[in-house]
Amino acid sequence: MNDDKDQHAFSAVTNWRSDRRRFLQTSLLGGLTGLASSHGLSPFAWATDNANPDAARLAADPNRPQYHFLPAANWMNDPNGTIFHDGLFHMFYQYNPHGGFWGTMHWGHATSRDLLHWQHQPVAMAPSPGGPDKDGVFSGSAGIHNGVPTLIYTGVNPEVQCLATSIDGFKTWQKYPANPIIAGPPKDLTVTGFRDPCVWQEGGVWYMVVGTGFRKIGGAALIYRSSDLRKWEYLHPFCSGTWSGTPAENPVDSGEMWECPDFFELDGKHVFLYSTRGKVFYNVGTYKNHRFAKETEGQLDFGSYYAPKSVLDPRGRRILWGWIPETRPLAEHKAAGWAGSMSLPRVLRVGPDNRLRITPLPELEQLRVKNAGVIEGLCGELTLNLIPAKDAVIELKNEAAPKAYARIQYSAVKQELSCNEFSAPLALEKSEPLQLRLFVDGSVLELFANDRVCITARVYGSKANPLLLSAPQDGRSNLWLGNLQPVSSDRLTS
Ligand code: DQQ
Repeated sequence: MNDDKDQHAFSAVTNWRSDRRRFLQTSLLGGLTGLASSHGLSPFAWATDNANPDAARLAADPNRPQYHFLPAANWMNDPNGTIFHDGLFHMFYQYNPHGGFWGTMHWGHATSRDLLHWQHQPVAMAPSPGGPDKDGVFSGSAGIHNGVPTLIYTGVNPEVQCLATSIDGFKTWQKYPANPIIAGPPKDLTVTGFRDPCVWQEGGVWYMVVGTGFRKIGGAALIYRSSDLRKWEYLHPFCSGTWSGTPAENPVDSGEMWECPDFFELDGKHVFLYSTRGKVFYNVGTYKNHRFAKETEGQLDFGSYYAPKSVLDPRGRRILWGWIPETRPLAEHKAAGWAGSMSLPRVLRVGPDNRLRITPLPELEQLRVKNAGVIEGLCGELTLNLIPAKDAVIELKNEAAPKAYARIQYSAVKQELSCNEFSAPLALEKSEPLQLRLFVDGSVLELFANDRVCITARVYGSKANPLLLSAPQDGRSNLWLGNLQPVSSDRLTS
């Protein structure tokens, strides 16, 4: 892929990473906690206060999505602990209750019955002053052990693995008094990081993979085993990769550290996901003797998308959400009072070529209002199949604006698909049409092409004027262009 274009996806994710470094260096958490106490609030109560004094302003912000999930205000990043239990989907996510910028990581929480509409729940976890997660409750996953909902996450600083349980049906969470459950990486390994546990159960035994890596070698995951989610035995490296070869201060920037591993069985194969260098990669392969051997690899999204997490739904579908980072400067999203959105739920399958197939959740069609030939208010969908001649340009454009809101281009010669500033390789089979589904939601654009390429982009400051289609007439089929029903009456998603 073109390095320049690659850089866009990369910088979206690196912006917040430097915030994180600055934050930890200046011990801002200590300062904020002090501020809370001086206002007569316990740090915990203050940190979990969900009041939203900016609700009116946020509700009127046309950049805010209307059918993607996002918190009612403030910063969010990675999806965490996605789980289906007792008829409800639970979505946890990295959340900063103090504004539209990364810091003081909490776990936000929301629930859904249908994967379209979400109910905000009280913040699930905040950093505990003096505890192993005093500098942040970082990413992780969820499991049900002996009927008890359990969250497994990374506490910082240093990076250790921790546990919390709920005895009131996911409402409140009690941190395990003997945290951390894993106090650090194996003693004989010098690693670049140790975070983002992903747990699963096999024949009554729990397994956990943790993201890690080695300098000048590459990112990796380590596997552990437990009978009770509390006492863990380290087994061995689970899988590993190669770094970019270009040294970087932060090992995530060079591929020497893998973040947010996710691992599951799918269509008779096994799939491993990890995030590094501002991108999300997938491997399809074989799982044997608690080691994973990759057979194919690919990129899950070629735009602004990171740190995804999946769930198995009651119909046996593997559903994935990723974090859609901002691509605008920190000062702008800080001033806006919110940052980040969750992607739409994506259904994963393994194709006959042993590569991932990625499609939007079919239920999204329930939100379709009318095939009106226009999208009003930046809240809609375009579906279009085309037999592209050599080059095809498809635009969604407001007549009054000089620049298209979305410009999709397919080059048959380069076998490349682009959407605004991002591009992805896409080789079409002979006589295979280009099959596009584009979701428009405020500043969020999500493009799915031929079940195998996704590009997520951000477009800020567009006026909510009608968006019209400009596309080649020849070989068109399956056209649907119109509005989708917002899932929230006020852009606050509840
Ligand atoms: N985000 C979390 C980390 C994870 C990173 C911190 C990935 O646990 O490695 O907010 O976006």
